[in-house]
Amino acid sequence: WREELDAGAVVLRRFALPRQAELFAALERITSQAPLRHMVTPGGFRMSVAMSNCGACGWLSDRSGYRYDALDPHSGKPWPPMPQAFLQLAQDAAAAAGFAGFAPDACLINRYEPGTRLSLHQDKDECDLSAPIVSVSLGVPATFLFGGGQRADKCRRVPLAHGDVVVWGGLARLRYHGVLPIKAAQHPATGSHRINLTFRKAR
Ligand code: MD3
Ligand code: FE
Repeated sequence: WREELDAGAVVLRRFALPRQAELFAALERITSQAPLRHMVTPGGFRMSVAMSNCGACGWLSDRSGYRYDALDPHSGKPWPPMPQAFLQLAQDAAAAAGFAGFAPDACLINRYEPGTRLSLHQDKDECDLSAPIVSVSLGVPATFLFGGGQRADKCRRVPLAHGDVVVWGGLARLRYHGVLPIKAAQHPATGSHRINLTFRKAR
């Protein structure tokens, strides 16, 4: 159940499954306060993935760029706090992958509809790039693309299913990555959607 994809990149198959009831209850509370929404890229395009956040700061995109902010621009209020169940899962997964002491202060929530994809990108808006990112996949499956240090590098395809948790640290932290278009499917927990939680140390 523990696969090493690369130096610092560890897949923990089904790691989140025993905690899914708490995760979905917490997710419901978060998105009732900070609804999932389609952000706009700096170039003016509507993102096809719907996003929200919890924690001390949240990731944002708008016409002025990408950044982390303590306030949700939709409400003008702080993002909902990170639920204990989220924090515990992220810390336990990081520890299982060799990153003891991970202290995420941001959790980005991504919701994919059928046909939606996430194009190749790097995550480098965080201050401390030595901290890993922990990602939790829920609902309909996806094919994750795991590339190299440059956009043109060949990508590995990694299938990710409901409950899979991946820890991306060390050399893997700055690799290009993305998600292929989500195939139409149904999952009892999320209907036609895929939901991904990414835990980060942003500040
Ligand atoms: C590999 N999300 O939100 S999670 C993102 O499935 C993002 O929603 C994808 O990429 C999703 O930025 C992928 C897996 C992931 C997250 C961060 C990484 C993989 C990563 C950072 C470096 C390398
Ligand atoms: Fe990313």
